Amino acid sequence: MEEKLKKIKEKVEIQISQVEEINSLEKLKSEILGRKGELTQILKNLKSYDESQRPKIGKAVNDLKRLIENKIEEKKQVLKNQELNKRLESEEKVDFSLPVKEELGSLHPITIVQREIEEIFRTMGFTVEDGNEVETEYNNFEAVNVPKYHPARDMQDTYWLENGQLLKTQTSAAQNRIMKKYGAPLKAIFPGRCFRNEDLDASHENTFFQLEGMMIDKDISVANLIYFMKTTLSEIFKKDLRVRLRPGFFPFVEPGFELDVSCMYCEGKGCKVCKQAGWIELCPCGLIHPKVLKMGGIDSEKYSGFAFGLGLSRLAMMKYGITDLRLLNSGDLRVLKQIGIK
Ligand code: FA5
Repeated sequence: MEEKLKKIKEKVEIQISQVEEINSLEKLKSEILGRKGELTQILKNLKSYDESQRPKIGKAVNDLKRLIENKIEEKKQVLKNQELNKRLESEEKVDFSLPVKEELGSLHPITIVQREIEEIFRTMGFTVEDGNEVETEYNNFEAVNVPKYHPARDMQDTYWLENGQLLKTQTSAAQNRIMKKYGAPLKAIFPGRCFRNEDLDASHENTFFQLEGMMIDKDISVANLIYFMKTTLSEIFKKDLRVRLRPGFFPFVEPGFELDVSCMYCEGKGCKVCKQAGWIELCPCGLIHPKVLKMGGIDSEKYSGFAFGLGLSRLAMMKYGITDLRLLNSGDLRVLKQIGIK
């Protein structure tokens, strides 16, 4: 038996040394050590040997099996290293000292516009606040005067969470929290991502950005609102824009308006973008409803305020001449290149 095992060992060592690929090595392993292999067969037929010899033979076979397993494992490492070296020598060579060839990323158009607006409002004394993306029903609706079963909720098809909270449908959801945090007087803007279960088209996404603003003080009027909006929008578009107000209904403002700007492309003459109207609808706004002030802990007899809700995604679209809002969420770098950001 000793002689037989010695021969098996020599044969296997030659076979292992001749293998050049990991797949072939695995195949060889199962041939040698598998059920049909010579060593397994010896163990299966142990009964045919003299009883006194069996433990010795069993041990010798198992020792040899372990030795072969180790040799195969060693060979596997050698083959793996060879393969890696081959790949490094060919196409996958990496030289970390070379200058960067890949294109660097850049800020998203919405972030650029958001930061511009933040800067403009900061210079006018506004603080920039954050809002939550997951909100309570109270903050998103009730605290802005949209109680349960109010038809205005139908305008904002809402993603409800199982715990009764929701994905905020409007940046107005932060109004109550900010009023409670600062009291009056206050000047704040609060940009944020909003979610609505919309039918998607070139100007509607289910995930979009708004930028809301509030100014609360004594004797705040529509005149203040017009001034701030005109100044901001003219700064953003680097043009002296005109603004106009039309009546608009939002339960949290009274009176409420839709604010239009003179078309920045045709300067009010009428073109494709403004659909020949000379005006572009940009921003719902109004004077904050006394009930909303009260819910925010502010004395509505003493203070008044304005609020506006800019569609930030749509503003970025206009600024960069993007014709389909969905491109902004596409993550497609070609969009950035095309609009000249990269
Ligand atoms: C509101 O969301 C109000 N909270 C705005 C407001 C604030 C009014 C403060 C008064 C005072 P509205 O649903 O119209 O209003 O949305 C405001 C802007 O968000 C729209 O003018 C539009 O520019 C943008 N917007 C709304 N829905 C979408 C959408 N699905 N995709 C992209 N932009 C949208």
